[in-house]
Amino acid sequence: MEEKEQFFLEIYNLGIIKFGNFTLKSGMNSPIYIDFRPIASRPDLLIKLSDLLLHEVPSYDFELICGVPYAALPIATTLSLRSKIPLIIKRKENKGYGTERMIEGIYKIGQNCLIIEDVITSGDSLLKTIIDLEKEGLIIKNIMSILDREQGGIENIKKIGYDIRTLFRIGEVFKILKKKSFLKEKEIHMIQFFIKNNIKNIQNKRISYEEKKEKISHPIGKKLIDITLKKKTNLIVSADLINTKQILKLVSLIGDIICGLKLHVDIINDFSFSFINYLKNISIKKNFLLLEDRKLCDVSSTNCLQLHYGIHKISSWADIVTAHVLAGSMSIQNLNIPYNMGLITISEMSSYGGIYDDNYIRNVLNISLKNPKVIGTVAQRKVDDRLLLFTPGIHFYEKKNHLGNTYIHPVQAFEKNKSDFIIVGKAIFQSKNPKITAEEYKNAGWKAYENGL
Ligand code: 5BU
Repeated sequence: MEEKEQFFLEIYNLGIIKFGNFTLKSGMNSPIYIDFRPIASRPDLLIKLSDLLLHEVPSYDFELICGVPYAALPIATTLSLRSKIPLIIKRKENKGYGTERMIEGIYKIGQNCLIIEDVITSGDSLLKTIIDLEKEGLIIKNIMSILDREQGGIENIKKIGYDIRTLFRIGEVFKILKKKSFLKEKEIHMIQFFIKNNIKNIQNKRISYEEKKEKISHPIGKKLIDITLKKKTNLIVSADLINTKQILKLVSLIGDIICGLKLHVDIINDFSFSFINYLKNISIKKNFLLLEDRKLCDVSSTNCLQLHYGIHKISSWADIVTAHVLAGSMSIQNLNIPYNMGLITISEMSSYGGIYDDNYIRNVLNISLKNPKVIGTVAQRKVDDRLLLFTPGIHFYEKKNHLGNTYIHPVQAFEKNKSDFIIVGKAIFQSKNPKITAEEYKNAGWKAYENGL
């Protein structure tokens, strides 16, 4: 223990733990951020770390070593040099040209590979590495992480049958730092708060709509939650239909069942303001919101024109509009959005092979949290509790279609991602009986929400 403790204090002095307000790769907020990258510049510490790891997993137990990209790469490399066991490299993304291999290096099917992860949070990036290595026919018998944030990652990986160990756990590290008086009073509180919150997260509880309403400041976000609670529905139907008659017919069937109706107004052949006024009146009478899935994606001045002008004059009727923030935080500022209209950003789409990465998603979430007009986001993962989470790509039976759309079951959206709203299109409007099908999605969504509480 002495040796491990001594080692941890040395790496702590490199500034591997930072205190503040951070958005993690998973989209979650955290008062602490742990980054092992500075060790890469200290060969002496890399060697010590490798020796500690080899003490935990003896080298006769594996034939290859692979680090979860990128932070664990220098650690895995040093381990390879110390143990003389070959390294293989897992790519984070397919380069899209050349060999298109996800794993680089020399290996054979059936070889036993040790995986090294630096910090384990949910275990999601580790799982991607496991899947890619197994696809190549490699066997994963041992996984080592350097630090477990004690947020359920180790348990998640063990649950699916892998042997994973960690050198340090955040609670244990906290005790070492406290004992040595390395922490300021404020930092002690931050870590204690973090550990307490983790316990809640590991129990895998979601926050209720009532609690969420306290955290959301925008009136439209609050209104959507009120509707949801009153009608006991978190179902938004996407009416991707090309004429107004079809849309109005659908709405007459499902108006009582939904909390929101999503449109792509630019696909409607016979769009008119009499249609939109009629729809708006129904939405008031039946108590649901109108979402325009415009996906604004330009610079602020053009977004502003697209929102207020042209034949659709979106800002004159939509309660909520979607936007990409590829052009940066300024692109959704100064849009002269009416006070009772909210924005939903798009962090991560439901399609297969999207080209956004964790860093992009983290940036969108940060931009969203800082903009008071944003009520929530679209993502395929759990996000900060101060944002409403919208999940399209919902289907009871379909998983993937030939056009690149992927689908999950409402239970997965609520239980795994802690979504707040499901968005369902074709599964409802193309069904034989849209009313009954909408009821089924409504009930499934509500039950999945309640089960997660
Ligand atoms: P579907 O028929 O359930 O696949 O319709 C989904 C709708 O949600 C459709 O209007 C899409 O444009 C929209 N959508 C999506 O499918 N995935 C996303 O990530 C986003 C929007 Br953002």
